[in-house]
This record gives sequence, C-alpha cells and structure tokens, in this order.
Amino acid sequence: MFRKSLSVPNFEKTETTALKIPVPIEKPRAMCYNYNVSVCARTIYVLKGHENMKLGIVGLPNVGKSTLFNAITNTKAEAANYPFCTIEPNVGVVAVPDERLDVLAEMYNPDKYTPAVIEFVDIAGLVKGASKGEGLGNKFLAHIREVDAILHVVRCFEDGNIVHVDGSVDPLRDIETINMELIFADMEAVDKRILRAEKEAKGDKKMLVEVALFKRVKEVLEGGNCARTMDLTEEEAALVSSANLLTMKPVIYVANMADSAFDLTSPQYLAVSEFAKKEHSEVLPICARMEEEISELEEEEKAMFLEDMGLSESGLARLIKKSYSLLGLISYLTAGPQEVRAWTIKRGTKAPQAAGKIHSDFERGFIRAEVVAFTDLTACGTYTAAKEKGLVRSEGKEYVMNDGDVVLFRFNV
Ligand SMILES: Nc1nc2c(ncn2[C@@H]2O[C@H](COP(=O)(O)OP(=O)(O)O)[C@@H](O)[C@H]2O)c(=O)[nH]1
Ligand SMILES: [Mg+2]
Repeated sequence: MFRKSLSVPNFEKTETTALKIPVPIEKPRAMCYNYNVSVCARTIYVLKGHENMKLGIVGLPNVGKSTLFNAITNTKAEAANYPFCTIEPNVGVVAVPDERLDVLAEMYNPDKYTPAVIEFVDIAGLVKGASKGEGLGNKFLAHIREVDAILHVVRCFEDGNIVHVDGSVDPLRDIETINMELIFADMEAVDKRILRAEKEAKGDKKMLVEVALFKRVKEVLEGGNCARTMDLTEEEAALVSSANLLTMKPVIYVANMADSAFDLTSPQYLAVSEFAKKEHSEVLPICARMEEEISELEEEEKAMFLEDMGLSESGLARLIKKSYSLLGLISYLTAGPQEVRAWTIKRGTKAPQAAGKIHSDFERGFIRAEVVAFTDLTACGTYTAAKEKGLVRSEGKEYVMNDGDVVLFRFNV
C-alpha cells in the first residue's frame, strides 16, 4: 500500500496527566504547564508519552531564577525575597517561538498549530557546600544530573532590598561558587569511574584508555575547571559523556541585568561574558524582572511594548531559541490544512529517523521524503509553485535533515 500522510496519529489534547514528569513539583500540574504559551494564542497539542529535552535553571539564591522561570513559563512559581523559597523544582513546558510556523499557518489555515516544545526546570537551593550536603545539598545536584543543559543565572543587578547570600554583587565569584559545587560532585563521580576502570583493566587492557582519559578529566576538575572546557576527540567526548558529569553539560550563562541599566559595558556583564567566552559557553544578557512583566502582557500590548523599545522580539524568545540550539536541536516542519507543526530532531538526523518522530511506521516503511526549504516554499507562495520550479526535492534514506525543511514523507508498511 502506498500512502502519503501529513497528519499525525495518536494525539491527545493537552492532557497534563499524559505527560511524564521526572521530578516532583509543588504546584498542581495544570498550573505549572502552560500550553497556551504567549508566543501563540492557539492551543498546543502534546504527543502522549513524549519525552522533552530539559534545561535546568541554576544559580545562587536570589539571583532571579524563579523570576526567569515565571517569565519563561508565564506561570507563578514562588518568587520571594528569601533563599530556599522554591524547595521542590518546578517544571514548565514551553513552546519554542518559530515565525516560520506563523507563515505556514497563513498559507494553510490549518486546524492545528503545533510548535516544538522544551522543558525548563527551576532548580533552587544550590549554595556553597551543596556537594557536601549543605543547604538542601545533594538533592539539587541530582536534579541537575537529570537535565540536558543548564541555564546558569548570574546576578548582575544591584538592589539593596534584595539580599545577596554573599553580601555583595560579584558575578565572577558567584559563577565560581556554583561551578565549584558541580566540580566537587563530578570529582566524586570521576574517582569512582577511575577505580572501576582500573579494576576492569586488570582483565581487559583496553580499559587503560578509559583510566587515562578519566585521569585527565580529574586533573581539569582539580584545576577548578569544568569538564566541558576540555579538548576532546569525538570518541573521548562520547566516553566522558557516558559518566553524565554535571560540568560536561552545555550551559548558557544568563546575566540578569538591572531593569534601570541594561549596560553591556558594565564590569558585571563583561565579567560574565569573558568567563563564558573562555569556556566556549554561551552568554545572554536579560532583565528577568522586565521579562516577567512583558510575559504578563496581552499579545497586542506585548507587540506594542517591544516596538516602543525598538526590539523585534523579547529577550525571552531569544533565550528559548538559544536554549533549543544549545541542546543541538533543530526543527523540520510539516504543513497542511489539518496541521502545521514543528518537529524536534537532533542536528545531523537522517530522513528516516526524522520520519520516525511522527510515527514508527514512517521510519520502518520509509521510501523517500519530499523536501522543500522553508525559504523556497515561501518565495514561491504555494507548494505547487515550488514543485513546478523544481524546488521540491525527492530525498532518500541518507538525506541529512536541515532546520526549516518542509517535509512530506512517503512510506509503505
Ligand atoms: N531589581 C531587580 N530585582 C530582581 C530582578 N530579578 C529578580 N529580582 C528580584 O530578586 C528577588 C529574588 O528573585 P527570585 O527570582 O525569587 O530569585 P531565586 O532565588 O534565584 O529564584 C525577587 O524579589 C525578584 O523580584 C532584576 O532584574 N532586578
Ligand atoms: Mg527561586
């Protein structure tokens, strides 16, 4: 049988109970999940049992983590002026803003509009000594272990009314405080790994390579540096990644700036951005409090506000997009009168595996993919016009998907 399909089987309309939640949350789920995300007023559908990629928001107490989390998810986690107010991590599912979907929605006027989603977790309670069980200690390190990437919020704003746990605003010291806790936790894990590998090396000499590699990792950690700063071959990186080290996770340093002085030449911001550069990590300046206020506005007001500020999008939209790419994710798109949708895949995914995201049958019975680049499609105005111009390509099993490919899979089961 030869079928073509754009529709998606097995959909459940925003059934929060259908989602897997990896960590305990303190609020009713319905409050933590916000499917009617601010970027589009339409209902978002979530595939049942789907595992989202997760980012953990970490940082010292009172740096603005919950404020940022609220802005991102537009829900109310506790944002109070004292340490440890958010004892259980909060989880929010967030739509990844994608203007291309809006354009496709204009073209097809579909019944459903489905952006890609990622998850954010507000991980509170990390303080000096956490790796030794201080504060709420190791529990929080365990939560960080479960995320795919980290947003490390760093306080750059001065505010006498808001207590800093170490008495003053000093972004570099704060970054080091947090990173040292993660480094200490990793050292323990690496020590265990070395011991195990040494034992195995007695019977299997190949394990000596692993011993040597993890000894190198240990040296880097002992020098006060994160494992991600290491120069590793692809093979080595894969082996180190198997240890799931906290300091190997990709990170964005989020500089939380004062609302009154969004100054990219301030010593505070420069300290953060230089540190990030040295680590080959990302940095993003944001004013969490302002973003929270913007996120509460109605769509129209929001657009006006941003226009007044001379901005094309909110800092938050930029942060979410950057988080998505930090995770190594791209989207391919499907479009038709039933639905326009962005599908999340890892960069480098081939066509059959990408098709498998829609349904396992699509992968199993993959024949080929009809692909048109989003820009080509919109330049032509319609799918038919793009086809007439020869811009709709027929791609086979070895095709590596691009971000923004508009795809129709042909399969046979
Ligand atoms: N002045 C100022 N205050 C902020 C900013 N971001 C957060 N805050 C305030 O700092 C306090 C602690 O923020 P919160 O998000 O709860 O910090 P958390 O402990 O890191 O989760 C709250 O009173 C926030 O309103 C900011 O950009 N400027
Ligand atoms: Mg908090």
